[in-house]
Amino acid sequence: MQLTIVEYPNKKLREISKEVKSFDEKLHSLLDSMYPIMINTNGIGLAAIQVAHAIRVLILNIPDEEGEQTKENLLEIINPVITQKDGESVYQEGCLSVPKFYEDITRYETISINYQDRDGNTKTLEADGLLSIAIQHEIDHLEGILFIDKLSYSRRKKFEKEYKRMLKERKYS
Ligand code: Y12
Ligand code: CO
Repeated sequence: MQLTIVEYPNKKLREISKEVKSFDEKLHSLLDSMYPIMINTNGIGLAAIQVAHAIRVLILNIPDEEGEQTKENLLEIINPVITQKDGESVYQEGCLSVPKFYEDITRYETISINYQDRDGNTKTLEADGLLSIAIQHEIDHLEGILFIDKLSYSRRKKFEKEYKRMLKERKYS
């Protein structure tokens, strides 16, 4: 399946993704195609809406302690629901749909989620650290929310100005 990353300010990113009901070959093919595009663009997380599929699907591949990103650690998360959240943590986030921008964002420190795997089996996951942050970032995508929406008014203004300039430079280079 040929996929391309949808970038801000494309309105597609604002869609609310729909629950997955069929755990079929079409879903598996989408998941299989999302993995290489995430890896080839140096990503650690990708939601299906970022490749123009408005369904509640996300993948995560967090690097291990050695900084290695191995497919063994790939998580495919479908229809996630946060069941517990606690604490607060600040992390400098980036997003494949908002290239070249990184901002400090405050999120819950630890979360628990219920979700389904690619075959529709129900799973539970407790997450902290980068995994917890990344899950929250990707679940926001399912609601049409981007990390830049969480910036203060002045940071957001600054971002919009810099981002516009970056898009212009990219157009003419
Ligand atoms: C913490 C950090 C990130 C997340 C969400 C997942 N975000 C990403 O995977 C971001 C990847 C990213 C990759 C980039 O590199 C390339 O595109 C080649 C990048 O750099 C540029 O755009 C130049 C920016 C972001 C959650 C929690
Ligand atoms: Co993102």
